[in-house]
Amino acid sequence: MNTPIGYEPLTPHASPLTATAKIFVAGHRGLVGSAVERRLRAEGYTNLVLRTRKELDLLDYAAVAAFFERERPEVVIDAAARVGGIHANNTYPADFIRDNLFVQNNLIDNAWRFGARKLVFLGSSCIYPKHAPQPMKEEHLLTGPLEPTNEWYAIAKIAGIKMCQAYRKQHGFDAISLMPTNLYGPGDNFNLESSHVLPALIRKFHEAKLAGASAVTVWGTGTPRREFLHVDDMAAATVFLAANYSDSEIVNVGVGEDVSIRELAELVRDAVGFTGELEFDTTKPDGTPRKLLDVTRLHGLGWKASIPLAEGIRSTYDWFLQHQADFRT
Ligand code: GFB
Repeated sequence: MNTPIGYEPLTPHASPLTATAKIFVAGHRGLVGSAVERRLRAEGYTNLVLRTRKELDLLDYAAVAAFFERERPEVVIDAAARVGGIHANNTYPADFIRDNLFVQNNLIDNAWRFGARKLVFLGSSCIYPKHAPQPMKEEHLLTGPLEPTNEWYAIAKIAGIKMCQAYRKQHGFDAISLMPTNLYGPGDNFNLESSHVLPALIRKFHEAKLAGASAVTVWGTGTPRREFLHVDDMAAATVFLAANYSDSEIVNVGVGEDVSIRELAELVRDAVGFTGELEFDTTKPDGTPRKLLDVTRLHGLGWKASIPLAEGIRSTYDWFLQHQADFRT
């Protein structure tokens, strides 16, 4: 497990995140939640409370309340969300706004109501205005119109940030909000309709290589720029900030560097070993032109990402090769 630069184990009295604290990771089967669970276990946290969707429906307020009343977790990490790439966000706006609002409201309200001492809410870099100055600073939140392909998801996430800030202001509840950039890694969604760009490209190049195809189609113009953070880095940052950060201000979590979609496609092509061409389908949306986070605050808090993109793509491709039988959709 990689260790983030500047990581220091906490003194037990400084944070509710002690070695024996009861920690509920909501969404532990997802990309981020599963990485957070791995990270917590690797750091020696043993008292984890986990529930599958079948065991606890996070959309159901009464069920969530009953769960919190019974279990009373001391620390809650909210990694449960309806997420998807540009096509899914654009196609199912009602599902994205509804499910995310319900789940986060149920978790934040019940965590406070039943005495949790810390909650970590995970947002997204799409909360910032479409034409925010780059790199995007935390103070750019709510300074301009959102990117239309994902404004529904973004509005839900902004509401989550405001819930955390309001509960801290009115009730003194220690809820913090972290804004990850585009994430990828083991456990990602490789469904071509609903996935984000990085796993989609891994799958497309892999299948083109097997089929001996001459070209792979990349959506959009290839000119938008995105920043990619490996989910193991995200999990490390989440645990670090859960232990070391307590403030209403949001914190960007990224690497501070971006690539164009064309450059990303070339990196994935090389990692997979496809030798054909790239074609661009400009009937598909580009989305926001650039989405690079300013990570000055994060670095000032003592944490830096450590997994280089090319290495992260290679290890994610290895994971895909080992698990592809599980997601033949
Ligand atoms: O990762 P992605 O779906 O989401 O797309 P966003 C990023 C860029 O990659 C867009 C292009 O310009 C896509 O057109 N792209 C190229 C592709 N080929 C593909 C492909 O095969 N599949 C996909 N999916 N894209 C998401 C938001 O925005 O970012 C979410 O929809 C979330 O709300 C997430 O915030 C972090 O980066 O545009």
